[in-house]
Amino acid sequence: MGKLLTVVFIVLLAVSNPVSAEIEVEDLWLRESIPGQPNGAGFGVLRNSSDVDIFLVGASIDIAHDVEIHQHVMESGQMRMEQIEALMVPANESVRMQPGGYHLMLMNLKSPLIKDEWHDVTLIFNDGTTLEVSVPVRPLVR
Ligand SMILES: [Cu+2]
Repeated sequence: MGKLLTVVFIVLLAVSNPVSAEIEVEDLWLRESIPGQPNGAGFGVLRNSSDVDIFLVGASIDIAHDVEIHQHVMESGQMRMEQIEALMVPANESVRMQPGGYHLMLMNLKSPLIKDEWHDVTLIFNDGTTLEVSVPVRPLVR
């Protein structure tokens, strides 16, 4: 009778969720277009339920040629918009996009954003995963 030696290798794979599965979107909305306005804007809250920081790196929408991520900065007493490469949603925290702050800038609208219409917005995160959200158009002043 030989002695059987069994060696078991257990390989633990570090499996992490796709970033888009860790983000919750709340109250996302698009600003109703004012006649003659070439660009649109989107606002809302992104909540990160994971233990790592997540970055929104882009977005797309059918009605605009491009979507940029913008912030407002104060410069010599004037508020000005500035494009940023990514918006950080810190681990277990949320970030609010709002008028006068961070927002999605819908560049070169193909047609105006009309109140009560809905559009699909695709959010793109730092690991390349995406999240599609249906978003209503609302007037700026409610
Ligand atoms: Cu802007």
